[in-house]
Amino acid sequence: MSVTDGSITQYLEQYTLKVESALLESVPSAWNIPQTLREAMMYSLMAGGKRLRPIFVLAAAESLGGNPESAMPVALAIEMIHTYSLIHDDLPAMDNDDFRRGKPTNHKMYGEAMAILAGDALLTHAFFTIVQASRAHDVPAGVVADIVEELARLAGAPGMVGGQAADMEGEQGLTKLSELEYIHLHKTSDLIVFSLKAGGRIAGANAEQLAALERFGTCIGLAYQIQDDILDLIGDERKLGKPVQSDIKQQKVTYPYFIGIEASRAKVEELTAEAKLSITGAGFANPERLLQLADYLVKRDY
Ligand code: GRG
Repeated sequence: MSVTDGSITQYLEQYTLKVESALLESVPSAWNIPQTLREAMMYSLMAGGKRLRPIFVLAAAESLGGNPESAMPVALAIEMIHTYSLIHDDLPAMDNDDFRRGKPTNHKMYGEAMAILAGDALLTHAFFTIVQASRAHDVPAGVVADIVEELARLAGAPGMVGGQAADMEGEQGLTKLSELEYIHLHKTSDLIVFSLKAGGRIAGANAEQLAALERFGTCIGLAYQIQDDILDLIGDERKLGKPVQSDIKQQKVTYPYFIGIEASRAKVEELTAEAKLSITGAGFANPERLLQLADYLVKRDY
């Protein structure tokens, strides 16, 4: 199922379709699940989104000459984890958001208790999906164990959940750029690093290639988040009808707050270059799509 031809936009569109049709089938219809819970899980799982993390899994497998089909279960699993994190992040106890991706949030549709359960169910179903479906694709048991171990770490307390906890505590006031970087690296980079390394592991990556994918993911995740901070700031200033203040430190405690908007832009460029360099020369069979993805994410304006 490799998508070898076409622009990066076509590549993203085609893989998005493949991921979405597999996600639709990802919770067995034969399972006896309370109807509202099933609906709440599927509501957020199928609510759009860029499907970046699953595409990173598939692209990493391809970059090493592997068959992305075998990596699809892990691609679905990481989207389930990402979706659970968004459902919980939107809850009144956390960000208290009414809308996500232009639609009412899960708890606005199904109530808080059911939204918590839908998140819990997606988190646990991710592990089921990796183990069960990888078996069907003959992924070696040792590789599956390494993937499960890494997912538990990078999505858990030393990873995304830790990043979220630091973010919540930081609402009282971040004083150092290193504190903000900790949040970005764990809330954003860790799931991207997982996605790339898991795709790589399925395609038989060696230690040097796994380290290269880890570096690529760390840099891309941070660049993506800084870009998000920049777009957020530009959006806010446009909404207020103000010209973008490139030299003044901004009020919201984001990357531009600490180093200004121009230095933030330069940091995004620097991280992207470092990401691309890390996978050049590590013996990747087809690194082109990963290189294109790196550029695409920096140039985005949404
Ligand atoms: C509740 C344990 C727990 C974690 C929540 C994901 C998250 C952690 C919070 C959401 C807020 C946020 C800005 C997180 C940083 C990660 C990030 C960039 C999320 C958005 O990912 P995209 O842009 O979203 O891939 P789509 O909608 O395209 O899937």
